[in-house]
Amino acid sequence: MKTALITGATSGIGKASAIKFAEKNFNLIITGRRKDKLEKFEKELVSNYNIKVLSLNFDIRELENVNNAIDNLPKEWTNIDILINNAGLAVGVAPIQEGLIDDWERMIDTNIKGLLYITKKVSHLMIARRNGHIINISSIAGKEVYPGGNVYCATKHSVDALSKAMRIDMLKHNIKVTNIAPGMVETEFSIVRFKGDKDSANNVYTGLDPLLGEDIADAAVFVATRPAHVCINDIVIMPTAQASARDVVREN
Ligand code: NDP
Ligand code: 8X3
Repeated sequence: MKTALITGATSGIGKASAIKFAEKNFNLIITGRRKDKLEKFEKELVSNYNIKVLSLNFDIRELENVNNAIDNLPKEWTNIDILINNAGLAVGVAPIQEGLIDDWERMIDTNIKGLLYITKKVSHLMIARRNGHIINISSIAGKEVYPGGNVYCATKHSVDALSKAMRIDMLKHNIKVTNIAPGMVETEFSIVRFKGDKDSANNVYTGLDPLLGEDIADAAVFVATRPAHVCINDIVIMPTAQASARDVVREN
């Protein structure tokens, strides 16, 4: 059985991915900050699927915690085949001159630095086995920019660049790197972005059928289950009602 490590598996795309990989008989390492949700989800996965699950409760922004989590993996969990770098967030929609430094730091520290911290640790385990696949969840915000997207877009452009750079660095180690760039996915993403304002969050998806976490999870399973000689480098997935970061059609 193969093992997938999914960061940010307490909700949205990460949680949906854990379920889809469980359905494909992968053992799972799931991570997140919300310990109660993580442990409840671990129990659900174990009781619903014939797999092993390890939950690791840490904040991906804390280098020491990331290092401790991976350094102290029980031996049987060190053969990680798939790393899904999913944990991430947008905070705020202010124009650059009014942006809050704390919002910027949360996005930069999570989306860029956290992704780098865990990738460095897990890539060593993969390199030792000359086997692995890193799947980075970027965004259409990593390909385009839009009003109020400034720092979030910059972090996701970084993920896009890191996916390309990692693919080159990992080439000689036989490790695949895939970048997945979704458009609008209805998860907790907008609630976090609007700091708990559910009306503003719901407005993002009003009048259209957004993607669901399961749609992105399907893509992650697809890329992870191609033959050994095939690497899918980059996927952009949008709702049918969205053509670009700024072009969306809504029914009244
Ligand atoms: P959710 O808010 O539903 O999920 C985000 C996940 O990331 C949660 O499990 C959360 O867990 C985890 N997370 C956030 N911060 C940290 C942290 N500091 N340490 C550890 N885990 C953290 O949003 P999505 O599922 O939509 O987002 C998943 C990824 O997809 C993100 O990288 C996002 O940028 C990207 N994306 C989302 C799109 C969308 O429209 N929804 C579109 C394109 C990309 P916890 O709070 O328990 O720590
Ligand atoms: C999330 C997609 O367009 O809201 O990454 O920035 S978008």
